[in-house]
Amino acid sequence: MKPMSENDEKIIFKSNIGEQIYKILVIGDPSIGKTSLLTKFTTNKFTKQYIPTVGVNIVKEQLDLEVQEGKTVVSLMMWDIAGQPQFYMLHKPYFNGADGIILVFDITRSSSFSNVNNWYNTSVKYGLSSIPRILVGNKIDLKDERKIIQPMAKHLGDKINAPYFETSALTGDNVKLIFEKIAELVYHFKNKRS
Ligand SMILES: Nc1nc2c(ncn2[C@@H]2O[C@H](COP(=O)(O)OP(=O)(O)O)[C@@H](O)[C@H]2O)c(=O)[nH]1
Ligand SMILES: [Mg+2]
Repeated sequence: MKPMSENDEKIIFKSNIGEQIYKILVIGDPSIGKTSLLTKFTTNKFTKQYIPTVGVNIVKEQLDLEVQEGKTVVSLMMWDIAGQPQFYMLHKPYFNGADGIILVFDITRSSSFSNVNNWYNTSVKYGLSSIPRILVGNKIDLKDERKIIQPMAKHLGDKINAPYFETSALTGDNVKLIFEKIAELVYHFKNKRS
């Protein structure tokens, strides 16, 4: 048997009794930085090379949350689906049982912004219209290439009921923040309903 690597560890998803695990979808067009945001968040690394995600990539990370009731720990199981159309048939199991959605676009690519609507509609089609979601504009380090200004993105966020944040997976700006925000929203959503 080969020795276990760090990656194998990640696949086992050991869970403690009473641990709250939230399934979070990370969706949006190819090449906007979904995988980079997850990698930055979980390992603090960034790579310039583009390695397209094949099928789905799942990573788990624990997060300390400050809530009204005090401190709590939740685990985010984050599903990063390949944005390419040839993987669309994988979408149903992917969307199943999701607790929260991070809709991502690239602020330097208008098409990725207009496609947020399609990604949102897909989530609605799979019955996820009422779960918490946030909208994320990534690659803010590319200042000179910005195509989507903040008011435009905020407007879309309001329309689909998703608070808007801007990130850079390269510099790490706001990366932790977006995962904390979605975790908080899901926490409140679940504890309000039960
Ligand atoms: N400058 C810059 N490049 C980024 C950023 N996030 C991702 N990239 C680059 O964009 C490309 C696609 O990133 P990736 O995470 O694979 O996108 P995905 O297809 O949405 O998962 C890669 O070359 C990354 O290095 C960012 O915040 N800033
Ligand atoms: Mg990817």
